[in-house]
Amino acid sequence: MDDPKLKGSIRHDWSKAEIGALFALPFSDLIFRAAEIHRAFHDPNTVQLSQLLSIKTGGCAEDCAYCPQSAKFAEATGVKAEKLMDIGPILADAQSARDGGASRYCMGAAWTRLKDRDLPALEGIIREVKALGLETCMTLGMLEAHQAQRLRAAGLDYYNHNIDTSPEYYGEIITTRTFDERLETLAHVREAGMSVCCGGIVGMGESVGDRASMLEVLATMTPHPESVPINMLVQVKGTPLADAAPLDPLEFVRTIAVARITMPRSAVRLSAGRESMSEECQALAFLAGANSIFYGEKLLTTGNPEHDRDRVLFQKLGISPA
Ligand code: SAM
Ligand code: DTB
Ligand code: SF4
Repeated sequence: MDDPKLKGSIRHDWSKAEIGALFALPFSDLIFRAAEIHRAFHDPNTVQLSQLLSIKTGGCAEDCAYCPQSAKFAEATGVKAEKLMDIGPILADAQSARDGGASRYCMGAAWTRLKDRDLPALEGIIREVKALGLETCMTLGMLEAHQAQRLRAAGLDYYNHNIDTSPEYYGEIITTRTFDERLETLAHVREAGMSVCCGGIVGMGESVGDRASMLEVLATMTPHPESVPINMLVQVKGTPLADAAPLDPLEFVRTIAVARITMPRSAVRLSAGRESMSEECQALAFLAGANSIFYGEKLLTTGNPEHDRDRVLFQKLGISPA
């Protein structure tokens, strides 16, 4: 990174006011700054591909208002509680993710917290998925310190645990666990030596100040999360947020740009919500510094663009998988 203008751009002392001022920039100025940082720290024409599988679906005791997997909304969403999947079908899916071009395999479980009794099965899954040559990521809810260490020792590369929204807006979205409990799990992940995947969701009726505040929490972490998923709310019928007012796509792009400027080295993931996003919006998100996506036709319980559609988009944009 030779450009003297960009020296000192990795900072952990961002204030909400400074981040708010970035959000308030004229759109072109914001995107220009983000693209400048993106190019100084990354190849702007490559994108990292992560593929998801829900290894334990539904029946969750939490009440996250966006989530189709909460038991509280199960009657309305129709999502049934399932058991932890066997290793065989997980490995078959991981192999097809690898053959399709994904570099990381992310496994999600609809749990409040990991229970020790599930650790042996998860350790086996991590070892075997890694043996396929994939990076591994899991999101299993809250972790204790010893559990994070066991997952790391089995070879888990990333742990995903999102803060979801600003500390101020959090209580509007989740009442069954606190923002601080999330930070504790993230500290255990970091201490165990895993890479942190932590981001949030936009389009839940939050204000631009909330988006600034959410990014302030992430950008003042030391070090920054290696991976920052920015999800556009997927409005699932039967969840309390099914009828939320959709976020202006340009506000979504602004959020990506501010994440890129405040966390220059991190992978910023254009995450959930791509299925109903235009190619133009996705192109702007890449221009604004997104360099990672979820790939494959399913997220956890909802849809994602098919491989062929993404391949066409990559070709139009001259982007290659990392
Ligand atoms: N149960 C674990 C937890 O919440 O930590 C792991 C799985 S949970 C489904 C993983 C993340 O998916 C959530 O933190 C949230 O950010 C994201 N997510 C869930 N439902 C979503 C939706 N409808 N739209 C966008 N993102 C969503
Ligand atoms: C993340 O930030 N987004 C992913 C992953 N981490 C686990 C999940 C998106 C879920 C979208 C709703 C669904 O498919 O159930
Ligand atoms: Fe449960 Fe995670 Fe969904 Fe919240 S986001 S209801 S914790 S599966």
